[in-house]
Amino acid sequence: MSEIKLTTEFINKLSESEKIVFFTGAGISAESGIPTFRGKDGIWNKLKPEELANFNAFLRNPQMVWEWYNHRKKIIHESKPNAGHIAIAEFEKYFDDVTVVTQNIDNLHRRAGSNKIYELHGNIERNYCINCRTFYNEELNFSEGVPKCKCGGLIRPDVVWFGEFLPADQLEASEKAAINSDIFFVVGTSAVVYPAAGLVYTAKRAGSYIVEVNIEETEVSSIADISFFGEAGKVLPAILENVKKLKGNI
Ligand code: BJW
Ligand code: ZN
Repeated sequence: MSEIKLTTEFINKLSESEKIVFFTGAGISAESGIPTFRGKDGIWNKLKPEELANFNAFLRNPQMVWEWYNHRKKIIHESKPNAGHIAIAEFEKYFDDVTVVTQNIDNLHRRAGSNKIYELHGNIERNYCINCRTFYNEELNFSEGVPKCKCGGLIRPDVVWFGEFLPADQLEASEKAAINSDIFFVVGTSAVVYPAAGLVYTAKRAGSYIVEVNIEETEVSSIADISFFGEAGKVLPAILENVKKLKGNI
């Protein structure tokens, strides 16, 4: 897709901007083999989110919820960053300030080499006790059922479920980055889950230039200044190629 067509307005934005935010969702990791939640290949076409991604479901059936996370963890461990993650990391060569705000728990932005990453929905590599909040980030032992803390409490993954607050420091830093951004890329997210999706409107209100990259239209397409409907692993490297032409190959 290196023949991607950029508008003059977007080219001008790219050449005069310094602060770039990439707000990403499950779609950026789809080409790494990690299923999305919604959409045609979404895992939640079969499994209802409310039956899995909430605390009451975990209390009712911790075994089932852990099976789901262990299954996803295995897929994540077998996957690697794709051309989309790698292009985002490479943007740091051409812009002073590049921030990744991700809803994903899969660590692929870090593994691709991005340096400033805010994780809004936690991280699958961390776990904590629901009683005393002691962290257990090592490999957990499931041989005697759902792992328990030394205090007897159940251990859960450190991810954000429905009805739970997002980590305040990550959300506040993301809001600041959105407000200060010159260009705000919205990549591979259906933008239906709040408060994360609200960042797109925050950035828009603050005057940032909204660039959407998705395989289909979403809730925020109507407020995007420009939309690229294609796979993130093709569109982002193509945009980066244009940046290289503008700023010179480094
Ligand atoms: C490609 C592609 C390719 C495919 N290239 N693109 C305001 C209004 C209504 C409701 C609420 C509201 N505020 C809060 C709520 C409630 C709720 C919510 O938003 N509900 C809505 C669904 C209606 N929000 C919450 O509960 C949040 N907490 C909260 O609000 O706390 C305050 C509070 C406290 C106490 C009481 C009440 C309120 C927490 C939300 C937590 C979300 N957690 C999950 C699970 C995380 C852990 C895990 O991974 O297991 O986060 S749910 C799931 O959705 C996950 C994702 O991060 C999140 C977003 O999904 P995402 O990333 O957008 O993925 P998809 O699958 O939806 O979309 C993929 C996209 O990629 C698609 O568009 C494809 O087209 C595209 N794509 N391939 C480019 N190759
Ligand atoms: Zn404990």
